[in-house]
Amino acid sequence: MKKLAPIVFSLMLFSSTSFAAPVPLRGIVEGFYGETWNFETRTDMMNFCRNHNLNAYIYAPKDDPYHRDKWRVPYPTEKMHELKNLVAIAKQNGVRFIFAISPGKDLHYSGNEGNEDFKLLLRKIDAVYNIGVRNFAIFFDDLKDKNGKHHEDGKKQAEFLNKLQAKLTERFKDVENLITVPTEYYRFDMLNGHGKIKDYTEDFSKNLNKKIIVLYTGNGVVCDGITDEDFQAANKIYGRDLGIWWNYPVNDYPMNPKGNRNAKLALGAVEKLPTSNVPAIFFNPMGQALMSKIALATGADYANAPNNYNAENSWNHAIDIQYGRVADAMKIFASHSRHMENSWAKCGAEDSPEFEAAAHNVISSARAGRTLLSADELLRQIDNMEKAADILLENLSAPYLKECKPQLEQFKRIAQADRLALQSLQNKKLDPKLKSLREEIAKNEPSAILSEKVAVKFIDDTINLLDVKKKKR
Ligand code: LOG
Repeated sequence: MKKLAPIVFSLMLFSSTSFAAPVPLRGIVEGFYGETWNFETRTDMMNFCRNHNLNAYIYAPKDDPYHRDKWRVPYPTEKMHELKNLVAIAKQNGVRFIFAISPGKDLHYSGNEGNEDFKLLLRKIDAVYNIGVRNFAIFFDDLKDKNGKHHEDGKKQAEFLNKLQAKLTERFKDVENLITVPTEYYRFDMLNGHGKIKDYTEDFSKNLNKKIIVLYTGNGVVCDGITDEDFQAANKIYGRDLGIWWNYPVNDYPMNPKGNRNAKLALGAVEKLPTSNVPAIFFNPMGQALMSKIALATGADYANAPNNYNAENSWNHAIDIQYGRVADAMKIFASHSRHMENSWAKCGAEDSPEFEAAAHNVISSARAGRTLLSADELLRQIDNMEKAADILLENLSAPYLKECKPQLEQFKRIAQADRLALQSLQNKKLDPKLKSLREEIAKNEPSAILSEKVAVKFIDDTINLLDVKKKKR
């Protein structure tokens, strides 16, 4: 009886709810708009995937002309050579290289033109097969016109993919199942105003071969998590378990109407993802590859054990590993640059809740005309922010600074303005320098934005409260 105990114990461990199977297909989708990653970056990412037990990389750079706009045109020789090397490097690292084509803009589905396009697509796939690729994806995302309408036929798309799947299975014994992204790729776009499934999605999901993996992005394009209930609801629409294309840390969309893409760095953890039965997950990174690694490392932790994932722990661990002796400074900077929100997107933990809490106390006590609450705490944080910016500006290596210098400099400006704002509140008088500091920050905002609703808001709240001229108006 005694001898059985260890076996029983390990069985219990094995079957307990804390046991979490990895997501079978897990990795990165280079699927963002803007300058594509170069060969060195991609090589480095393959290595990163191996180190973090990610097993797949989707090649789908929106701004590679041969991926989308000129999908019919074969890659030039030197591009092909580069791809070949990359495919080999992926293989060495145990990473599936998934080659994606986005032909939707002008693909013909039927008639002579349809046959011709099918042939051209096969020619493109053949060429890539010959350099070692065994995984393929066809993407139909972002085909809406200016009015937000698309004109895709779900049945035709599905039949096209089925035909391709059949052809690939027939020709190559060693090619894995196709992956796709539909034109209606987020749940709220799959339904009409009354919660009924739209025709396109109905036709696409019903007709599509069950072997083909469908990726979707959640309730929205860039959204605040996918609960298990959300996930089941989407699976129900599709009659299969969907894979996830997760749009964090991607930052290829502006944070405000005047902003540029890539202006805010998404330096948080991935969070609020389903806890089980996800067949595939791909994280869409930022153009800033090195800066993407914090979120990607947490994404790998999630994908390797969805059930045990703790975003906070994973985030701290990722930064400790990646930033060593400047990890504490990086944590301060990153905590102010993780929430991605504009009129249509929302993802990532709020920027610095610690700052938000202290600033809230300071502002509300100032408004009430009382002694400032939490002023010491806020000052301590402001000191640390400025120190962190200096430490990182001095110690990060050139490739890192290339990706985050504008944001670090902006962080320093914000900390300095926050200090002046706090002093102004303590003196109950607006320091005239504060407004010009704020203007300097605004001038840089199109290309460097962080903590806009927290540390920047504190400056604005202070100016609004103390600006006598404003009050009179
Ligand atoms: C694109 C993607 C882009 C992302 C964030 C998907 C499936 N497609 O709106 O290329 O990086 O949003 O801007 C997208 O997400 N469409």
